[in-house]
Amino acid sequence: MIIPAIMSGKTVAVLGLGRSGLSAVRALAMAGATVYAHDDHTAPQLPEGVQASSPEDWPWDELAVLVISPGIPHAFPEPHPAAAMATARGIPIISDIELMMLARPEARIVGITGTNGKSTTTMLISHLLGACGITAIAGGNIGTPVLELEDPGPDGVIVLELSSYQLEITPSLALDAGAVINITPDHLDRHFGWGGYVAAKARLAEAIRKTGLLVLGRGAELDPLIGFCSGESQRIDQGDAPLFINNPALTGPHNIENTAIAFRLGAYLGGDRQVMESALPQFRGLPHRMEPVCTHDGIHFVNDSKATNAEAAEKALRSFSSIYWIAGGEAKDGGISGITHALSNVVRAYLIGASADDFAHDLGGSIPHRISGTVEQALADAIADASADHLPDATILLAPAAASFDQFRNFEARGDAFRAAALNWAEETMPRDTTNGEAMNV
Ligand code: UMA
Repeated sequence: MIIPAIMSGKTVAVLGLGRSGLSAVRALAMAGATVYAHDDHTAPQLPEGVQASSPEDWPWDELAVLVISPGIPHAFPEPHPAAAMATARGIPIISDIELMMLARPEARIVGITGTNGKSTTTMLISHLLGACGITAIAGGNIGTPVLELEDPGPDGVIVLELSSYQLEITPSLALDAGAVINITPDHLDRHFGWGGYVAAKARLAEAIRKTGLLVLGRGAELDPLIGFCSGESQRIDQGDAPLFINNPALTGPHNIENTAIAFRLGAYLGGDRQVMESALPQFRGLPHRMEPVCTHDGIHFVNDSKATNAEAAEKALRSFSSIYWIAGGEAKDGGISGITHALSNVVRAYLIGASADDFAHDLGGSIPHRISGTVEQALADAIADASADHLPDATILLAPAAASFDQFRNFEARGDAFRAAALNWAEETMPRDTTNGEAMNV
């Protein structure tokens, strides 16, 4: 755990007690801060000495900072009342990542952002550096709160996945290197529109040290970011990624770009190109990101539950042939209207969740579709169709192009439901080995 000793003796409030909030509470308590903590929905166990109390009861005149969870609005569309109170009193609103920066201002940090692909790129960089003998640990938006990380030491590298939410509330961010992979509309309500969203992403460019390197993906929308970087800015090019990326976890053209960025940054941080190339096949990928679940009866099952917007789903839809596509949930602005031109690989679509009717409307007569309602029903419908069609390389793909909150706690729970249902079907329908009754390979 990284302890922000600089907060010793200070009074601090923490709003939101999910993963990042709880780790901030723990780290602050260990640093010797007086901590007031609150969550609107849950009351988790807190470390000894930490006071659970409502914002109305906080000693506002004594607060040094308000540590807010990234998912809680501090400005748009409406600030949380406690955030509004902090702003009115001039109390800085910061993230858990800001606490890490205050604790380790000199740490070697690589920051990765972008609307899509940031988790894979983050994990890949850390994998490639590790293969080259450079201690690298990954955290941030990827799931491990930064304060939970083991300090990698002065020669080690912290590889941070940074969301637009986190970038807005981490004023001391300082990066040795970083990348912005792409920017397409997402989370616009939280940033007061496109301009605010790009400005949040530009914070990563601004945070590159004068001696550091910013690597940009291919999109023209990234051009304005160069002006924010006082270090060197580079674009990836064709020579960055190895010619053959022999790894199913890195399927699809977008993963060539993610790999190119990882190789460019890996080389910049001292990784040997040949060693990185030979380590590429061992990269395991991440759950819920183009995760190959199983292949059974000639049907591939792929879980891309993290495709929570249309652009991310489009990348998956371009990565397979003969796709039986499960989509829907809590739609983002524009739904799937922007990707209906990219459905040539889709055989049929199975629509779930709150957006099912809207997605059906967007699809119109372009591809056959049906409203299945739930992940489980969609999977059953897709299996029935794929089994009847017998198409080569049939892939049942969960790439929802929508958030999960209408039916699930988060995208992980949605992906888990898909994986469990797929494996369950494979298990139930697999031929039995009559000698021992054990199930045979899926
Ligand atoms: N809460 C309130 N009041 C509110 C809203 C929420 O008290 O008005 C509470 C909730 O009850 C909950 C807590 O706040 O207990 C949730 O906070 P959070 O949503 O910030 O979630 P954390 O568990 O702290 O997870 C956060 C990131 N979540 C978001 O940004 C929404 C995680 O990114 C990240 O992995 C984690 O910190 C560790 O750094 C997830 C994510 O969905 C993967 N990110 C978005 C994305 O990738 O698109 C940005």
